[in-house]
Amino acid sequence: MKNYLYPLMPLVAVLPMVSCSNKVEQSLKDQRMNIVYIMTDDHAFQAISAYGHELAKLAPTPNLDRLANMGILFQRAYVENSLSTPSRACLMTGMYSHQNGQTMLSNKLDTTVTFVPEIMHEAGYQTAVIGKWHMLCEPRGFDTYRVLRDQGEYYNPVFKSNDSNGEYITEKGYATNLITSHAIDFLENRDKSKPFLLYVHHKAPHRPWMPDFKYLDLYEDVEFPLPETFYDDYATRGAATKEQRMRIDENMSMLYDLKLFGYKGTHQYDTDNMLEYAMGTMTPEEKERWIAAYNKKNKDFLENINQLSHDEIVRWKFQRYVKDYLRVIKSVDDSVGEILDYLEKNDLLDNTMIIYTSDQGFYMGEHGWFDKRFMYEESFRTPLIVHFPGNKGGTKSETLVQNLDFGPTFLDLAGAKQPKEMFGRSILPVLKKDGAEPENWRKTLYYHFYDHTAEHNVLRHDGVFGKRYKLIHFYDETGAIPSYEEFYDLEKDPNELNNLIGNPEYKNLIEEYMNTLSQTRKDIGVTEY
Ligand code: SGN
Ligand code: CA
Repeated sequence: MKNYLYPLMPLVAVLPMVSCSNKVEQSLKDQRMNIVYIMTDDHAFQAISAYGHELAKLAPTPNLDRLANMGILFQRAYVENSLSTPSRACLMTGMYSHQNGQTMLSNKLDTTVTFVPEIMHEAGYQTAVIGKWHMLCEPRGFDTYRVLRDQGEYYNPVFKSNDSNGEYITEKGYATNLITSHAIDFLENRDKSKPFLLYVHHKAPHRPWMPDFKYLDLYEDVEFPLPETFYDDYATRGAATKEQRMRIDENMSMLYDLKLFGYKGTHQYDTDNMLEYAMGTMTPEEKERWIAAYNKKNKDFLENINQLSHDEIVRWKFQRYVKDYLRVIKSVDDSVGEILDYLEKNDLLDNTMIIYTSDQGFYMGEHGWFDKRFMYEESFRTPLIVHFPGNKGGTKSETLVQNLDFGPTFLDLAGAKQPKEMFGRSILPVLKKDGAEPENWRKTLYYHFYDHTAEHNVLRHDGVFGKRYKLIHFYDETGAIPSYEEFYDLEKDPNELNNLIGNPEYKNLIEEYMNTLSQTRKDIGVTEY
């Protein structure tokens, strides 16, 4: 354990006996490490240039890359349930979905569960959350909170805070920028005698991918490459890949998702009227400016649409989708830069751990999809970049980590005990070794998705993943579709196109993974599958 972590614990205990408190408090300033945790909503690792994916090469993220150069780029970071509210509940409780009750977007969290920030506060940290909260309970354990309502709005969003008496108050501006300045305000006005834990939670880049004015035309002349699996026909795979409703061609709305004002063709869906709702918080002048910017870009396409083939239209959809998504990311990257600048200027980099991650991954056209939910790589995996003081910088980690580990990691830094219900592991040993895998580290991760029949219709599934191999068990709680398994060898088949279940060459491995899956369910108390 490095010296700066716990040097003052015994002294703090003596503190009440000492007089001239101001002076003493000053000299006994708590030196435990600060934490800045930045989490976006739906950020694909494919859209961060440090990860080297084709998309991000054309739309680089210099500030996220700067963070990666200061710290560790995790290549094997995953979530336990690829959906917002469950992922946030996991972050706040350090527990799997089946333990904390937040298995789906809409069901309720067990309110008796203690939140990680409550423990951190108790341990002497000043705690704050700024931005998207998206949980079905009030923020708990925070000295300061300023949170969006539900999914939040991109333009002129409402925030509820300590000083608004529980009221949501409209703020003028673009969500990503407002969240950034509130985060910096917190840093500026904090109690400097205490270590702090600051959660900065962006709404961006969540659907419907609405960019800031200054980036509306960014990348307009760039042609982004289609992913290799864009035309996946799901051969070899089971019902879930065919039943889902998250295809760019069939389920992405020309209006709501792609801002093709005035479109009257066949790509119209129930969600179309949602664009009006999403734009509802703009001023009339903002709306006009925004519509004018899109109309200009839409003109040629709309004029020629009747001459275009179905495939040409779908390719247009892909381009518009990724461009807006990457424009929204550009503001996120700026935000990361501002926060890094602040920490640097205020000499905080040497005693602050900085984490950048997302509530899950996202499909950027892989398998023809947008959205997330599946245990396939693009949505199961999440970006994770960590600056830990003392790191060499610019290293890459292959260690298997999961969002379940954040709670235990924070508690470890604070010197607080990890409750036995938290099955995650502190990643401090990984961080101290520049990302290298410590001895006796976990060999597999468990995943479980429940929100079936909701939007995008992804079947329930759970499974285990061990870096090279992945076993997924799909089941239908309604009983309409018989349950089945899929098995992948990611070394040979990184795109997960070749389901190996039933392949005699993999018989033993599949059996081993089936046993690991049932043992894991027993160990962590999963009864529904
Ligand atoms: C909304 C979106 C969905 C998305 C969920 C969950 N529809 O319901 O496309 O999957 O959020 O996203 S929308 O029409 O409202 O945009 S999550 O990130 O909150 O889990
Ligand atoms: Ca999300």
